[in-house]
Amino acid sequence: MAEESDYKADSIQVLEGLEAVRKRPGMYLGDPHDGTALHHCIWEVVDNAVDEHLAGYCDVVDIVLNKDGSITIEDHGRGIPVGEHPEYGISAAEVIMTKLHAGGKFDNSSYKVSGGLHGVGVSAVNAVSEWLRMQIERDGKLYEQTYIRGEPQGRLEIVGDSDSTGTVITFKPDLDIFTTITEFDDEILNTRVRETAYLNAGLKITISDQRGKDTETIEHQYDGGISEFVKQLNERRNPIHNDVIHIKGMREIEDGEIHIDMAMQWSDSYNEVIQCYTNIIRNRDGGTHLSGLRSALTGSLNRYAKSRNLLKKVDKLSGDDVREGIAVVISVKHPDPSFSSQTKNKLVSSEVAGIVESIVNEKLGEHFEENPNVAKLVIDKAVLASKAREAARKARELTRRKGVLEGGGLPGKLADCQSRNPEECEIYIVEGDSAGGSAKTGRDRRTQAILPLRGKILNVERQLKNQAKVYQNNEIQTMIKALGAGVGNPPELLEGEESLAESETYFDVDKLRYGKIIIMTDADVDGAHIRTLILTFIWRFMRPAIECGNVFIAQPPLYMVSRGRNSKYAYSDSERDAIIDTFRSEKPDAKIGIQRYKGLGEMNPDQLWTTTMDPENRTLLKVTANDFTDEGETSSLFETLMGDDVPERRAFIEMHASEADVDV
Ligand code: 0RA
Repeated sequence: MAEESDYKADSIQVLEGLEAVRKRPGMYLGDPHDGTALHHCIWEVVDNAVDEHLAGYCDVVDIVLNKDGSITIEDHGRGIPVGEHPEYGISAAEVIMTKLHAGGKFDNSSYKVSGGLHGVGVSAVNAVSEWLRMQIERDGKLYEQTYIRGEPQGRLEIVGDSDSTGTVITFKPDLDIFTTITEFDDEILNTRVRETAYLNAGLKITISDQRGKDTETIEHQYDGGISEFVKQLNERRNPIHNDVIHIKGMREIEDGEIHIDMAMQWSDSYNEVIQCYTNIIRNRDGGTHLSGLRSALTGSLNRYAKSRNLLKKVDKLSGDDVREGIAVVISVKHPDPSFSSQTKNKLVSSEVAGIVESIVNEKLGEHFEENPNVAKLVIDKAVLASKAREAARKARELTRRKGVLEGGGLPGKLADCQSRNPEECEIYIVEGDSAGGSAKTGRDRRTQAILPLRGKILNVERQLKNQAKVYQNNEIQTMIKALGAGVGNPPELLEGEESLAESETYFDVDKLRYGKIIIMTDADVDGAHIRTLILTFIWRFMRPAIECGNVFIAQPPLYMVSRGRNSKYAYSDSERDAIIDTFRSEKPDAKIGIQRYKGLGEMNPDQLWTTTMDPENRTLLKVTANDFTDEGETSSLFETLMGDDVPERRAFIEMHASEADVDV
């Protein structure tokens, strides 16, 4: 009797644990409405399988999206332990499935991904599943147990024999908990699975989507690991040396070993992409591995260049110079890492910086000794970058002295607003004089300024080498003057790196005369192109404005649908159709007129105000750099849009011209 009531007591406690997850899923798994928590459930299970791989037991993970909305994750690891748990008197597997944070207590393997981002374990997945089935192959037997909303439906039972090992978990997300987004998104799935496969060389992960008519299976397996990852990052760029430089190293610390795995390749692009990971978890804000890597790159390249007399007239290469065009993936395995926050976006374990620095110094030095031609290409590129930076500085200085950037008054084309309080001021950068005219008449002149640009502005992406041209361009000078905050992205300095020269001036977001910079172009392919040109300029020369959220895209309507004197604006084709349907259902016989707005100029000032400029009614899209893409992807998007690959660019612009969203 005593035993039975103990078991009950335990299981009540267990349920209370899981009930907490059901009550506040957001605390454990992320937002249950926008898809975050839904997908997190998959990673929680997959990460356990990856741990089995890291422990040396699992080479294949299969993910199946089932027709009924459930998902199956099968691995060929050791199988979840099935023995009775001495404390709880139930199987270890049931403890793992019903106790929060239980997973780690069963295993002492050094690097664990699982319990990753939020550290909750598979029990949290169980808690938010309408049902979950666990099948375990272990010790020659096949075991099975089923749960409903986290509650075991009987104990773990032997249901057959088996001559292999592994775990199969199938769960159906509980739609009482997940709302709005309730279906797994194959792009999210594939992106994350691809990344996991790159970081675990050799591990095969498949995704089969059985939801549609035909099953689609995608296989991710990369024997080259992160070297292949770097090749993919450089897919749209031109590498300046063929082979990816792959560096591995290990250092012992008190409680185990720290392993560094790193791959890098320079291309002729102007951007750097550095993706950092600790125990397979992405650290978006970098951390000590990143700073170790940066110091080593600057140090190694300068040392090598000096010793071979490759610096020519350049005094010293800066961090920005040596990193221009580099793509790096750095993956650290650490037995007990520390992060700056629960989201693990930044690694703070201080010993890692020195370890990465010394490994990179040693191995990159060796690589350069053995491949002097590669070293020369990389250093020549950095020397060029340094000279270009100096030339840009001089061009900026010259323009500044001529009073183009500061002082010298406001540009004649600008119709300024009355208010001088940047917080309430907005500037509309408008394509063409006729649209500019409507905007000037229609605006709220107290807070809204209008700057019409004539035609296409200079494509700065092609002028990064010769920036004097950028500063000579009329439309660009006009924009710089109107915004009043200077120009030039400030260089990124490492802790301890020299600060800016006194005379240097850069774009300063705090000096912006307008809190909102709103780009308003026609809703067609040309308009999309001009918008991209303006955005490219801002990204390359005034980036903090985007990073601080000051840049917006206006959304003019595409159609006016009218029935008699009743008219409505539509911002997309589907919205137009919906309005037509409503009109028809109200009055089946009435004549419906559809006007397609080809350009802003076709709207009278009143219409432009109501549909696009009135703060009470308009929709603005905020341009963001970091929210949904990282810097690498952002820059490569600009390379696609503004670089020299014309057919690809055209396809891209056409594809995106009709989208309401702006992917910057
Ligand atoms: C606890 C301990 C061990 C493995 C696992 C859990 C495990 C969990 C999951 C979840 C999905 N697949 C899994 N595979 C394994 C270590 C097992 C041992 O020491 O034998």
